[in-house]
Amino acid sequence: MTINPEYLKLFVNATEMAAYGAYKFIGKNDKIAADQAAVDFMRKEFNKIDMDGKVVIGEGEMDEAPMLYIGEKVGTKKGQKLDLAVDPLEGTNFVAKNLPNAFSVLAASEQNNLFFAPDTYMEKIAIGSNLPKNLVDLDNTVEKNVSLLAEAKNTTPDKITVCILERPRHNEIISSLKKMNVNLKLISDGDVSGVINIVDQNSSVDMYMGIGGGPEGVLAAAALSCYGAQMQTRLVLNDEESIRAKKMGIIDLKKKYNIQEMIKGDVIFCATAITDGELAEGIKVHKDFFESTTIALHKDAKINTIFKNKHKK
Ligand code: VTB
Repeated sequence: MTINPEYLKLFVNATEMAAYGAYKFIGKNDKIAADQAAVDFMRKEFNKIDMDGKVVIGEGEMDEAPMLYIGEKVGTKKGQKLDLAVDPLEGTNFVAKNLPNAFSVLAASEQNNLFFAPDTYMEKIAIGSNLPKNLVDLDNTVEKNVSLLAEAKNTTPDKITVCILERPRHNEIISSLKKMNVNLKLISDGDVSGVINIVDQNSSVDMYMGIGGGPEGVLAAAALSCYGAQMQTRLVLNDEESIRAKKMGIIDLKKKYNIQEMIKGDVIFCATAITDGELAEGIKVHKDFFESTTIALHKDAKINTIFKNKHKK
């Protein structure tokens, strides 16, 4: 059995309300309050939904996050058993500083079908759909991955665009890309939307590369899995994190995961824009109502749509 398609609009509503919660903190330079509001609003909506839901990727471990913590049960317990990966505010800096591309994001699968990624860093490489299987690999050099992709797209590296978080840890990758005359899209944050760029029709990004958050990697994989795109990831763990990962049941700490290993079976993905962005327009507040734009995907129902909704305030 796949996920009941009725859940899509309920989950869209949850990211919409979370986005509205965070909206009030745009430009207030208060990341914590913005995140808290998004979490509160999302949790409130979850608990109205007839589902037997469990947060598997959330705000943190139970002792560090009071709400939407890993393992928290949500919903009325009446409906389907679902696992949830949530990032009520992806891009806290964007909201705090009034910058584009802040989203409220979630993914839902049937029980035990999402990779329980610990809150650590993760290496990521992602490319779009309709490309040869396993074309790129984290263990290839940057040059090899770019050349393979360019060849598969029947073009040259100087026509390829790579999106990557602008961080000192990526200096080497960025300098290799520059040497190949690859076009760069350097982002300051927000690698869920960074990855989604590769499947967005209006974006010129061909490949995503680099190290970002593990939970964000699973969320991005959920979206890509609905598009039939490709992604490979590997956890980046220090000693303390390795112990934690082992406790979470991860045996091979150096394993490279593909999408099918991170996202098993059916999946729903929703991302509501908070601030305006390239992928979607942010929350617009009017006198009595607010408008929201949400990327809504349901793999098995083959739904890939943009919901524009109006809510009473
Ligand atoms: C990453 C990325 C996120 O924060 O977690 C980043 O995946 C934090 O990276 O999308 P640094 O530790 O290098 O700052 C985001 O950009 C936003 O939450």
